[in-house]
Amino acid sequence: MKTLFLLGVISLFLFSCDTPQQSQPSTQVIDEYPNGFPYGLVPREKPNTPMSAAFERIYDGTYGGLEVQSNELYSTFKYTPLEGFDYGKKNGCISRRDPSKVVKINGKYYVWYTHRDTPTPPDAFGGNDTIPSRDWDLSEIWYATSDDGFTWEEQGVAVPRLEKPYPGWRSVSTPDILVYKDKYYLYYQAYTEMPGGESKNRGDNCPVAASVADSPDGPWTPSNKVVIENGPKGTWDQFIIHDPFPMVYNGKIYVYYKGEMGGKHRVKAQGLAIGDNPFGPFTKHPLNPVINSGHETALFPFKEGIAAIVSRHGLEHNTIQYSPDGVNFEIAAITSLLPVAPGPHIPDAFLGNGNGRGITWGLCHFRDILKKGSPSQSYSMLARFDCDLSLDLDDPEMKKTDIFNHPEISFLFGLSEKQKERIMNSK
Ligand code: AAL
Repeated sequence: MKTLFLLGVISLFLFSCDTPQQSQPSTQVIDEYPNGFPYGLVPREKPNTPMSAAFERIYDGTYGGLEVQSNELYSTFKYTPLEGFDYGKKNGCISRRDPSKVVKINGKYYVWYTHRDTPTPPDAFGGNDTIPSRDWDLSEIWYATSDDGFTWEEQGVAVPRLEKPYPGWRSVSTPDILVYKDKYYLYYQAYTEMPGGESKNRGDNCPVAASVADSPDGPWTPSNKVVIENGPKGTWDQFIIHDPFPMVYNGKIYVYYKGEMGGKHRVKAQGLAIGDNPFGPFTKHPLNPVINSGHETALFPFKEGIAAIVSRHGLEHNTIQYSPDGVNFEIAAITSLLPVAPGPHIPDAFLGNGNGRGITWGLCHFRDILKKGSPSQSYSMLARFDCDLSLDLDDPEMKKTDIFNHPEISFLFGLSEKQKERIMNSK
């Protein structure tokens, strides 16, 4: 009886579903590859076939295709030492680091960078008026020019330390350049206290100031004020605004920067400040932070959006990311051996034409040259990186993924004494 009743309900249901659908076209999805994912002609468009999450995201994400070779935002990086910079006795007293973007002006390449020339190497615990606490303490902003990007001619100071009490009296470091309405603007970290000094518990406290000039050779006039303020108390960038990186996008000045959140493990992230005037005011984007990883900022216009080189720290380090709107970034490629503190040559950084072409080279730095076990003993040197993150270059050598380093490099980064002890004790 029960069975009969159930059959009746089912047939009623089928009947009522069938009738109106008979006139509709069939919406059934046809599996294009019922025998399995194809071998030869790999589909470029998302196929109609059940796929794993890994393959779903190939087609739905920002990788731009199935193979890494055709991903315009995938590249390896090749490094070349530079000619023209003197590091003295190479004992940690002279350092050059954190290069700006490289810009071409009147046929010459220009770069600005942190320059330190102190009587001693940095001392993390003994910094004072003459002894730097960090590699970028007691520094000035210098610049150099080049005809080919390999051999450079150092031109000297662009922005010296400012007078007390203006931001930057303790140190000015980590510059970047904006060319805007026929003027040149340098943005930099402007310290009013020793990096890691009074702010030992919260890191490397500083805001951003700027200087302006009519020519890339100066003279530079400082803003004498903070142009990108730290965030309000309790917000992620309350102490640190590092690595200001200005570009022109959507008719505005977009300055990306690194901030740092506290907690057991500090989380570095990147934010965006937007303004109409190079000396401010700048408005922080309401969705900040817009990049959840990385260290030094390095971005470039790409197609209608902005791409970012995200290196060194965080869940998404060693990636190249892309946002169609300069705000919502997704991973576009995963790579390795990324440049530290890259200052790319971006011919269209200030055009804001919605047709970004990408980058093929720039300067970066190598740090901890002395490797005495403490970063405070270190100095840094500038170097050149080359890559193919450009829509206008197709260099298959830059698209390889299988990179083998000399075994000594891997052994150099082997187990620590503490780890060896743990392993031996666990036997
Ligand atoms: C860099 C940058 C900032 C930091 C320090 C100097 O590579 O992120 O500039 O403050 O390290």
